[in-house]
Amino acid sequence: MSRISAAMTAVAVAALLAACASQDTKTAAPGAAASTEAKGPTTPVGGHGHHAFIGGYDANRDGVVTREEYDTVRKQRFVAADTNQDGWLSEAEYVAEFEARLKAQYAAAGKQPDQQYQGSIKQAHVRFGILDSNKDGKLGIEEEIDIANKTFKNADRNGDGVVNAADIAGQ
Ligand SMILES: [Ca+2]
Ligand SMILES: [Ca+2]
Ligand SMILES: [Ca+2]
Repeated sequence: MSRISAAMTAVAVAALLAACASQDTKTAAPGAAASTEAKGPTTPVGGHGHHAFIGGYDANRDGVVTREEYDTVRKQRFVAADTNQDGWLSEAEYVAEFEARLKAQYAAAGKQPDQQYQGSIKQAHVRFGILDSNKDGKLGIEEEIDIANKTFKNADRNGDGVVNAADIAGQ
């Protein structure tokens, strides 16, 4: 092998390794979903109930969702979802944000989008219609806060102001 082709091979190998490394950081390895080392809350979507609630909003992962954590995560999601930054969520923006989380969840589980995936997307459209209480086709921060208040209250079954395992036990 000439020195030039050897050098080129080395470059190709390095490029390949770099590609693999970036692949690893983008697509979570199977089993990563159950990892407790991941930063921030897991974001189960499509699932309901208290485990999903705590998994989705417990930012510091102490098993307790405080109202502060809940509001922070919800606000982050709202801002992130408002891709044209007009302060409103359109149905497309709302569903896109949901789908991004669903997609990540499927990728983490090593699953391909299936019928349930499609069903969850459909549900997101239906949900938008319900959340958009004045039916103007957009979701404002006021409506979002209203929803957040109701959702948190529902999840906090024992009414102590936080959502944790005690609320699951009473389910
Ligand atoms: Ca917490
Ligand atoms: Ca918007
Ligand atoms: Ca509670």
